[in-house]
Amino acid sequence: MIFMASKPPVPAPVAPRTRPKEDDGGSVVVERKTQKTKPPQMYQVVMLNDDYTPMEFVVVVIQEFFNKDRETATQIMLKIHLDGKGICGVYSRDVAATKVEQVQEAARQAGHPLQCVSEPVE
Ligand code: TYC
Repeated sequence: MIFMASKPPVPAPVAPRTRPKEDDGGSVVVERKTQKTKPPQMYQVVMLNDDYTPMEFVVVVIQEFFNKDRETATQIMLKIHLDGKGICGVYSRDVAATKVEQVQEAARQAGHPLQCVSEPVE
């Protein structure tokens, strides 16, 4: 005897036919996706003026930790001296934080009150 299922078998779903979008000329149009990744937030290391740290020390610190030549370092130091603060460099967050620590440790070891901070670039 032949047994039949009470319901006929359900046909396997058929994938809808998809075609690349075509214009009238038959060429393929690639759809643009809006870019989802933003460039990372960058951080500027800002050095602050004080009345006690020797200018020469600041110049050497800027040369050493911010990879500036002596003339550029001197200009940055003078800007800080005159304006109260100045940007020594712009980096990713972790690199900027490391620069701040390096400067503060060098200043601490030398007994100078030199301060610098990292802040997000606008
Ligand atoms: N103002 C300091 C002086 O006259 C020099 C100085 C410059 C200190 C820059 C800190 O970030 C600084 N000796």
